[in-house]
Amino acid sequence: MIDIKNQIVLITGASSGIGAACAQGFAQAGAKLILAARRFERLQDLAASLGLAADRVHLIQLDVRDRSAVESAISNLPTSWSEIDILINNAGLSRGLDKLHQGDFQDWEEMIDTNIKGLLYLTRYVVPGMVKRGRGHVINIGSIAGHQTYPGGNVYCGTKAAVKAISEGLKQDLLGTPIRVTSVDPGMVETEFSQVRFHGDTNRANQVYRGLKPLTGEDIADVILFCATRSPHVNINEVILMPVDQASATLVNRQP
Ligand code: NDP
Ligand code: 8X3
Repeated sequence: MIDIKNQIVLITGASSGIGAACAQGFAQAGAKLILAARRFERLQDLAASLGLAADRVHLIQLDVRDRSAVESAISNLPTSWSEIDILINNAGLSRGLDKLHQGDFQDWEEMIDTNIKGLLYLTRYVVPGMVKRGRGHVINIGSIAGHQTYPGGNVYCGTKAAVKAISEGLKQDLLGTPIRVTSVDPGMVETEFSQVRFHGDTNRANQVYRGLKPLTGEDIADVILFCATRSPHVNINEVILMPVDQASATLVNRQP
């Protein structure tokens, strides 16, 4: 088992949900955190709520869709923060559940630019340093949506299928190095995900989790922490997890 105390962990999308839960889990394990998201105040509140001293956390306001901003954020990290040990590519979102032939172009661009291109940018700018230092772990947050397509899921499912392929490709390309690559692929997790998917329609978002017990961000962070702390020769390639009340993307057990 690896002790991740004092390891530097970069978490994208740390202002909410799974990313915020990862921040809490990795902080408790003694890691040093680089937290990135667009909502900077949320990051400040999170760092304060975790009681992290200034030398334990570094905050970055970052839109992962902006390639030059990603490059600048990584290349301008203070020296004491520049040797990233673990990259958690978590920033992501779904927009809408429209049929493909009625889909909204802006929703498509946002999902593709964030879930695929943003993840690629972070990976491209962080992994060369890992290779040079001979240590590192990339953990991508995929989804069961990358394994199963459901009605209206079309483009979101396509982005997560891309994450699955990118994780597999990165693992292959890093063969011969000690760098590890993991994809953690959850089913239903109650976060701000559905609020974002339905553009702030709270009633519709709440219906997603009605009558069942979904996963929490903490459940996912727990699995991510497990993957990160295995012995250095162990690579957990892929983890699919869902609530006991879920059997597939479309099959759930709801109490009336
Ligand atoms: P949340 O909406 O709670 O969190 C999403 C996070 O992503 C926020 O911190 C948000 O921060 C960040 N984010 C979104 N767009 C950008 C951007 N352009 N640049 C930087 N950060 C961005 O949802 P979850 O925690 O549920 O989602 C986290 C990941 O988990 C996503 O990749 C999602 O696809 C995946 N997932 C979620 C599941 C679920 O059921 N909830 C199931 C399977 C996978 P900000 O807005 O401040 O930038
Ligand atoms: C989030 C899970 O089933 O809503 O990736 O697509 S699902």
